[in-house]
Amino acid sequence: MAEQDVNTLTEAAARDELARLAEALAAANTAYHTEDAPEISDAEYDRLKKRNAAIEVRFPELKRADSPSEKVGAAPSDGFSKVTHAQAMLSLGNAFEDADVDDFVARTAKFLGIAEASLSFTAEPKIDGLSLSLRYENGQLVQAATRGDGATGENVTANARTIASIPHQLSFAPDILEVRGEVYMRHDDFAALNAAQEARGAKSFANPRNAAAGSLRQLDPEITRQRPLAFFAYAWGALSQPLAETQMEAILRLAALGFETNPLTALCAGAKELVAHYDMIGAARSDLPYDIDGVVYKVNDLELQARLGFRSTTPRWAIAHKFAAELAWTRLEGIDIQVGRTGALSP
Ligand code: JCF
Repeated sequence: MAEQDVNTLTEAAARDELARLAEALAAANTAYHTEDAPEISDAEYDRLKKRNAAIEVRFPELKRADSPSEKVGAAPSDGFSKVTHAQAMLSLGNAFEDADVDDFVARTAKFLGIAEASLSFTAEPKIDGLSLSLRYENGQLVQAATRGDGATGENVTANARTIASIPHQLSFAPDILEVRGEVYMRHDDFAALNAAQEARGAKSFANPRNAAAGSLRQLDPEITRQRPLAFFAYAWGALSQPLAETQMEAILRLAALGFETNPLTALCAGAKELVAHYDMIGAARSDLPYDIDGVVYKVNDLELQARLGFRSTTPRWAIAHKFAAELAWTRLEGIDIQVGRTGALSP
């Protein structure tokens, strides 16, 4: 179909053309982002987008509320290739009560046949984001994968490369190194992102975890690049050489390699110290710049971790001590109303 030069369009023709372009670009977005089945070439997509922008420049008052120039992508989907994890990405068993922590320490010592007093543990905040596994070969980042079902995740390598706190290159690292951690979004970044999304009529996110997941799982890495994502390293998968002899030293090694690690990670001697650190983190929770949903405890000695091994889907050497959900009931005792000079009522 021959298209008319933008400079000769009448206002009525421009209005019709903007409607047609909005529909065509929305359909292209859905096909690309949601269905992973592009119906037009990238070049044709860009051409339509440019034409739309040119018409908007000539007739700014005709710009639509759903203007394609304000849209970034569509809902993320399973449009990623799959990655089989060299080592499964597991989840953690949960503790809810202090007594569950006593049980964890007691059963760990019993399984190993050693005294409870000889065990030490790390304790760190459990970040409420989404877990990511980064594979480095000869110091180069070669693959990034989400957890998926634990065995198979999504290949999000191009997106992970746009996250500032994920190094592309490591010096003095083992030849094979899989670094695992959490992608998350800070509260201030989340608020700014949502404000920007609302201002341009794009969808806002329910919470920082959602925003982090939606931002990482974009089919267009240039959208991910514009999102304020961060990454804390806390674990590892396949390795050609051990990182250290203890969990704490391994975390320090990851920090020395250039990863951000959580500053509230502490070494604790037993259940009492673990719960004390949990209480400290719980008290600091509302002041932290990111969401957490508990505290993770791990046996510090990596040789003991290896002896403890795994149950079906969770390690025996770690547990997540969860916080009660940050929601509570309140009783409204009353409402005072002030009557202003003009008779206006202010509750
Ligand atoms: O912060 C977390 N969400 C978190 C998750 C921290 C950890 O140290 C984890 C984890 C999931 C599995 N460690 C394992 C082994």
